[in-house]
Amino acid sequence: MSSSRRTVLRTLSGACIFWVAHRTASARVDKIKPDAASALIVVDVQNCFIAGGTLAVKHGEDVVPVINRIAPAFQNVVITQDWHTPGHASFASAYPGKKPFETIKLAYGNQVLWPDHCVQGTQDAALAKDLNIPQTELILRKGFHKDVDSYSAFREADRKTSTGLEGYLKQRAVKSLFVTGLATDFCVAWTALDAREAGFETWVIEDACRGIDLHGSVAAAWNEMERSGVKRIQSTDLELGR
Ligand code: VGL
Ligand code: ZN
Repeated sequence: MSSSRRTVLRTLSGACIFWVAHRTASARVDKIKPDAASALIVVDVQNCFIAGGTLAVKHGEDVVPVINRIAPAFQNVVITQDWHTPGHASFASAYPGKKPFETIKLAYGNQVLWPDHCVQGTQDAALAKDLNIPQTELILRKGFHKDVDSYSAFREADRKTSTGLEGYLKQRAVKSLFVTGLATDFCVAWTALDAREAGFETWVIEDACRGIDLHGSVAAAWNEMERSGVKRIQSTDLELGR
């Protein structure tokens, strides 16, 4: 072998070892570390959406231990609650002859009809009892106007009425949101999309969410979220600092 070829090989293998070492090191430092400008958003982890609830999401209760495990890494936490009036416009029971999971047209657009769920003040609307995030400062309720649904924690389904969450987060200098909870394809997705529109850096933690999945709506929601710049991560991508 010529000496110049040997030099090339030695240099290449050196580069290779360097690359492997560098990747191992960067895989460690590449974890995402929540900071003072980050908030954890816990969407609708309520009895209605877990086993035994009126609109149970398959394996919905499995998000609770994941959220409990990551929550201590956040100094800012917002929990939301779906909080409907009896006879709410999103309930199939409000329309004679209509069944849950059918769609109707309301003044603000298409509305999926749901079983009666998360009625204000009921046990069904209470937060899942094992959810344990004592430092939570804001519990925000939504969907409380009888004629308007609100999947999003930011803006009701009329796409006009604000919940005030954008102002709350901005006044507290929050810039990055980590969205978790139920359901991936409805309240989580709408919240994450509105978060992007409001200019927040937005991460959705996939294993801390579960979906309802009507006609492929989970895949559609991920497509739309990723198109709008939402980042899809797993809870293990977070640096929990412990
Ligand atoms: C939700 C359907 C109806 C949700 C709320 O939390 O995703 N889905 N109401
Ligand atoms: Zn609802």
